[in-house]
Amino acid sequence: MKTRIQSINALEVLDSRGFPTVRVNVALEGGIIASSSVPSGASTGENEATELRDGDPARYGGKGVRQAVKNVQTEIAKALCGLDASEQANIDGTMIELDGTENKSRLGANAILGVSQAVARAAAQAAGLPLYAYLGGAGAKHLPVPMMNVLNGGKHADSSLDFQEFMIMPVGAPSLAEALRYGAETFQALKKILHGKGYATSVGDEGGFAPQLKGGNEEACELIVGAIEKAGYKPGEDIAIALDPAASSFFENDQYSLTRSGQGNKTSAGMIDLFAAWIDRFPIISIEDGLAENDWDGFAAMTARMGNRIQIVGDDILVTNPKFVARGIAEKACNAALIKLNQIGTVSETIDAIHLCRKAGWGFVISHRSGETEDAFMADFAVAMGGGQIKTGSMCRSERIAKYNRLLEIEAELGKAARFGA
Ligand code: 2PG
Ligand code: MG
Repeated sequence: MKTRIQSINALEVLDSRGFPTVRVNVALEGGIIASSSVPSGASTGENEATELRDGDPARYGGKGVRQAVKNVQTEIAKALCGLDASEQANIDGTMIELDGTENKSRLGANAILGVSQAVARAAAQAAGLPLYAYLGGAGAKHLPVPMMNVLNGGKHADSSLDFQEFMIMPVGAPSLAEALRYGAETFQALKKILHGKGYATSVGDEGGFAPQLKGGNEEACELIVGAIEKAGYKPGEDIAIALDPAASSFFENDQYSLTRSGQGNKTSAGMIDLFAAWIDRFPIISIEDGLAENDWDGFAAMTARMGNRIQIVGDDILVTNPKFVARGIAEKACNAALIKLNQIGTVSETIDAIHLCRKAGWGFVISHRSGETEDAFMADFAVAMGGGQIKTGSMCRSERIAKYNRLLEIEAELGKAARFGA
């Protein structure tokens, strides 16, 4: 059988931060070979599936992934060789069972996801279909709206920003290609503004600028509005703002500590008040992880207060895990989920999480990690899932641009059938 798995191999490669990660190669009996690489986060949620690291201080400060690679080459390869690559649910289910733990800690979510993605890609090739059409079917023609992270802070940059991500969303663009143009022009305008004010224009992990802004988080929003205007667009109409404070990363001793920007300590209610003031002042349409991952009550209070005006996205609190997404829906903790394949560790379970979002009328945002590779799997995946939104960094750094360029290819390939926006 053409789609039967013949062999599986893996290799330790490097991600965009120079840390090791897993690349998997899958060969089918029909002669097709496909590969996929796994990303890695910095501001990780405590309930994410486990990324297996060697812990050997003599190699990469303990971050080597030789054991995960070995697990692919031995146990996983043995269990999957001979199975049909076009049966994704069976492939993923077999690995979940083989691992046997709740969080994939035995074999490693990095090992398992690498195989899951490479198998999907191989099966798509065998079917003679682009990956988005294989995973999404004939109806996969919606391109996602990008969230572009133009100012980096938190764990992604040594800037003066407590909040991790200040993003622009070209909501008024008529196509993906135009959305990228709007975004790129705004990014360049922002660079000029920063330069003019004597701020550094070096970039953080996701390609956004990482300046020491005197006015901290608030000045970041002001500068972005200025950049949108300077680029010739209308704030809120053509381009809106989205935030990911990644609040778990500055939540200490029951307080939100905005120390970098000098805004002091805040309670959960204080943070919600801050966001409420900001959405009146700035064209913010989406806030992800405005509160810490265990602040379920705070999330519900924030959604009750402003969920009818903006998108409230759960990332660390939901970790792309259908169990937590279901809880989030039941408790009205958010109205959208961030979706990261490596938070849960298989393509099939990620699709389950998105299915729950759709059923609940929630939005969803397919997301990269701060440590990425050149693999653009998530771009095809976003189109396969019906578009929604995609968060894949700023308008520079090739590991981010690879995803945008793949979306441009898909939009061109779909031609007149392509759809963009809500
Ligand atoms: C996030 C992500 C991606 P990380 O918090 O949403 O931007 O960051 O990959 O470091 O968890
Ligand atoms: Mg996040």
